Formats: sequence, C-alpha cells, structure tokens
Amino acid sequence: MLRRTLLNLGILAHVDAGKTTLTERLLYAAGVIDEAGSVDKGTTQTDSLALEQQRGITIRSAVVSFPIDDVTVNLIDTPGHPDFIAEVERVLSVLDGCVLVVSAVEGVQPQTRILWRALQRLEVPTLLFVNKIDRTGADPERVLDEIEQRLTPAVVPMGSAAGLGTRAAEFSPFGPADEDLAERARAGELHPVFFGSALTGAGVEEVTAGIARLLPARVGDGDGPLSARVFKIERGPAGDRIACTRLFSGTLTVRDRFDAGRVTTLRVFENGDTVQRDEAHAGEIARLWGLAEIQVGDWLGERRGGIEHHFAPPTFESVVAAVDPADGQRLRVALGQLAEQDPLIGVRQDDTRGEISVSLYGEVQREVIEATLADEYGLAAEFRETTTICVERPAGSGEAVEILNTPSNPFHADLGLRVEPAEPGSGVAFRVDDGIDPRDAPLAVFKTFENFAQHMDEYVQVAFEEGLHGWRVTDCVVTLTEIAYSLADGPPSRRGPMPTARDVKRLTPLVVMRALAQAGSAVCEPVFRIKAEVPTETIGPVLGAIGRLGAAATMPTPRGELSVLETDLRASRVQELRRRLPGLTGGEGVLDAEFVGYEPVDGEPPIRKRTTPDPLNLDEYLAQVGR
Ligand SMILES: Nc1nc2c(ncn2[C@@H]2O[C@H](COP(=O)(O)OP(=O)(O)OP(=O)(O)O)[C@@H](O)[C@H]2O)c(=O)[nH]1
Ligand SMILES: [Mg+2]
Repeated sequence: MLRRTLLNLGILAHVDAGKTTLTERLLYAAGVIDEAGSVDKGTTQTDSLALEQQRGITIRSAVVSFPIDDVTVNLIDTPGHPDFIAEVERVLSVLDGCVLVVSAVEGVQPQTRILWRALQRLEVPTLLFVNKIDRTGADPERVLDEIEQRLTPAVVPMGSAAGLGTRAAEFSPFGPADEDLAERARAGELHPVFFGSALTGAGVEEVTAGIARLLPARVGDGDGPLSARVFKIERGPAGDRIACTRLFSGTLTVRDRFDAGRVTTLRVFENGDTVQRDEAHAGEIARLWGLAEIQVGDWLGERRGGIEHHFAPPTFESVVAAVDPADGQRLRVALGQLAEQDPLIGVRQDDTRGEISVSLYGEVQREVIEATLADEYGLAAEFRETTTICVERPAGSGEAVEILNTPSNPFHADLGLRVEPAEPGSGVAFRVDDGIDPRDAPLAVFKTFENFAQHMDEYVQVAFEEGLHGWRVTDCVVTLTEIAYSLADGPPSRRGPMPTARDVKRLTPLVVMRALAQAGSAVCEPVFRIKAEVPTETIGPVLGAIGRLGAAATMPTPRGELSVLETDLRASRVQELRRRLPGLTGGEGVLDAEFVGYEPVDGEPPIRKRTTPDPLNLDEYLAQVGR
C-alpha cells in the first residue's frame, strides 16, 4: 500500500497573534477552501464553536488537514488565551513540528515565552511566522531582535519585509534555503523566521513551502507495535465520544478492542476533510468512535512517555451551583462531561455539603464554562466564592512502614515509604531504594517489577491529591523502602493470603500519608509575575497600591506615554490589583500575570475539606474503602 508523507503541525502563539487567520490562509493557499474565512465574521474552519465565533477567540484546539505537494499536513490550531492552556498541553505531545506566530506589532509576549519553553523541552522543530506586517506599528526588525533576545539566538530570517504598516506590505524571500540549513531546521537546531500577514496573504506562500521543506515530514512505520495517543475528545450530536488520536507507530483497525471500548468507526484526516477507513497508520491522526471510556491523554497500545505537565496548573477554584436547586444532579453530570473533554479542569464533589467546585485558570474560562452549561445543557449555573488553590510541600523528611498482620494493617503486604522534599516545580517523583530486592514485590499480581513500580507511582500520586491540609502535595521524592508479602505456603512468619493489587492500592495511602504526617507540610500559594502597562502619569498611584499589597515593583521602563511596572504578587493580591487598576489608571492599565511558582502562605494555613477518606483516620478510612 502507498504510504503518504505526513506532518502533524501545531500552530501556537499568544492570544490574538493570528493563528486561526493564518490557518485559514494556509487552507486557502492549498486549495482546500475557496475563500479564506474571517475570525471577525465568525466564518473560519477551526473556530467552529458558536462561543468561539461570538467571542472571536479560539477555545478548543481543532484539526484540519491540507496537502502541500506530496505532504499531507494535519494542522492543529490551538487557543492562545492562557485560560485554555490545558488544550495546548495535550496537543504538544503529538506534534512533529510547529509554527510559532508572533505579532509584528506586539512582539514577543508572555505566552510566547511560555510556549517556546515547552516546545524546546519537547524538542519540537519550530518555524516562526512574524505576522501582521500590514498593521500600523509593525516593526519586524525589532521583533526579530526580541526573538533573539528572549527566545533563542538560533534563528535565521528567511527574507525581508517591505511596505510595513500598509495593506501592500510584502515579504521578499532571500532565496531558497540550502540543504544544510533545511536539515538543521528539521532537526530543531535552527529556527527559520518568516514575515507576513495572515490577513492579506503576504508571506503565506513562502511559509507554506517552509512547512513542507523545513519541518520533519515523515512516512510512518505502520508495521511496528501500535502506539497511539488521544489528545482531544469531542462529543457527537448524540452525545457519543469521538477520540482524536495520533498514531506514533503500528496500525489501528476498526473493531480493535481496548480497555476503553471497541472502535466502531474510524475516520482519518485527509486533504481538508476526514474519510472513513478500516485502518489508520503510524503518523496519521484518526477520529475514533466507540471508545466509551476513553479519556484525553490515554494511550492505545504501547505507552510512550508518562504524564507530563508543561504549564502552570489552574490556580483558582469556584463553587458552582445550579440556580434552580432541582437541577443539581444534571449539573453534576454536565460538569463531569466537560471535565472529561478537558481533564485538566478538576471537578471536586463535596458530598457532605452537596457542593461541587471546579478548578479554573481564570475569568474567561469561567465565563466559557457558564455559557457552555447554558447553551449545551440548558443549565443556569452560578459560580460562587472563587478561592485560591494552594499546594502542600513536605516540611522535612518522614518515613513510615506498615507490617503485615498488625492491627493497623489489614492488607496483605508490608510496605515502607519515605517522603523527602525536592526542588520547587519538580512534582512528585517515585523512586525505589537500592536495597529493595525485586523478588520481594508481589510479582504474581503485577507480573514485572517495573509494572509494580509504575502502579506504586500512580497510587502515590493519587494519595497525594489531598495532603495534611487537604491540598495537593507536590515537590517531593517518595522512595519505596520496604516491600514484602505473604505466601500461602511461605515461611511461618509470613504465612497468609496472597495480596491483590487492591491490597497494595489501599495500603499505599496509609503509609505515604503517615510518612508525610511525620515530615509535616507547608501550605504554599501561587505567585505571579505581574506586568502592568499603565499611563506614565499614573505610575505613582500604581506603585503606591503595589506597595500597600506588600510588594515592591522594579522601576518602570518608560515607553513614551506608557510605562511597564513589574513585580511578583501572591494570587490573592493579584485579584486585588486587578480590581483596583481601572480606578488607578482611568481604565487604561493592562495587567499580564504569569504564574511563576508557589510560596509558603503567611500565618495560619488555609484548610481545604477532603473529598476522599482520610488515611490518617484509620477507622474511618477502613470503613469507607473496605478491608
Ligand atoms: N491587520 C492584521 N490583522 C490580523 C492579522 N492576522 C490576524 N489579524 C486579526 O487579529 C485578530 C486575531 O486573529 P486570530 O486569527 O483570531 O488570532 P488567534 O491567534 O487565532 O487568536 P486566539 O486563537 O484567540 O488566541 C483578528 O481580529 C484578526 O482579524 C494580520 O496579519 N493583519
Ligand atoms: Mg485562534
């Protein structure tokens, strides 16, 4: 069978840089559509949701496909607004290459840097498109400078722009790229930079050619073992789940069976559309029907790589209630479905108080959830009391061991775990102590020691969703220090029933939480780097307000009539400043907040009510999880 050359391409940028407009232009240039649609009129291919069209912003990532010569490009248009960063997160792992769009007027923006860092970490070969050269204020030379200063010096301008700031603005290529450059670009070592306008089409032909030649399109290997990843879940008109899946190797066939269900229909992206097929091959993106239990981020077949978090977590949560109390149950179901499509939206149920809370990246996401509940589910919901989501870090080291056949351990295994603090931002890492003999693990249940360790890792992560004060525990290393189990015919001291996976799963929270209790934990709140762009004559009052919030700002960089103040502020204070800024600046102030990390709270640590049984309260825990 003839295998096509494929390229899975991401379009990433700060909000409003022109990703969706560029996507339209690329589709138009490829002959897939007869006319380039407009974001402002709500007529683009990828902003297809009613909410996207009303607001003129992208909310969900969307896949479209088009040919460039013999290469099939599957393009994924992503949202740029930081509230929808979770959409970008899942897309990153399925890309072969990327076009990072930077506005020729606004230049490198906070989200541009955040995305760039993630692309570099994942080693995604990336071209840059400096867009909007037709707009007043376009300054491609300055922007190129910013790219070199703030992103990477490894850039190669592919031409020059003229007629700046007018509809006639044009891009003139320097000439065809030599093969050495092309090879280094495909390897992600060099980053070619194009200039143009997605609105007028300037530079689009050149960037199209660049996509095919300077990014690593490949013929997939359909023969290897299946490895595919679900990066997006859509809902069909009948509420059916459609899983957008990228195949890394092997072949996926209709009627294939997985834990999540059986594939009933398979469609593959091809030349501007999807076509129904019996098979999808490595390199392709398929839409799969029939996988009723599938979740975003799931792997089909072989798993490649673990759970990754490239961006800051949501930092707020809000209690959501149905305006009509009779809708409570429907609201629960609806929020559950929304969280399925976007697993980084956490939904927490507090059954005793009958409350549901949703974690949030920001105001715009809250509005979108509210509108989605109204439009798609006919539900009027209220968001109350937005609070900051904190985390807990171990205050020191702690260790706990549970021995078999003792009153505090009804589970059929010995388990020892040590908790130690680790670098901020490192998450929860699971290790195995050198002294552990792999044969002491219950391999009859887990098959291999590696599989056992992977499960332990998962059990620890789940247990640490709620720490001593109810917040997620992070930035620590958890080490397995002891494991043993009983055998039906083992030595007398160990005689007893074989453990099941369930035993180990239920024992882990007991041990790891006791280790944490010994270490103690510090509750930490999110901190943001604030950039406030304010009219120069209002610097005084704004600096004063920042001072009263307990922070100091750097001396502003005057940019003519506007000045930029920078400071680090805790989450609660950011909200405060956001509220006060319009009054202080006559409505002219603009605030950019970038999450930079967590810091211990001052004073009494806030407590979040647990939603799962507390392993430190043994009777309650055993009563709820069972023995
Ligand atoms: N003058 C000019 N305007 C542009 C150009 N490209 C996009 N725009 C405008 O910029 C605005 C944002 O464009 P989009 O294509 O929605 O930007 P985006 O990056 O997809 O935005 P999000 O997906 O919401 O992050 C719209 O009003 C576009 O018409 C351009 O090259 N020149
Ligand atoms: Mg868009």
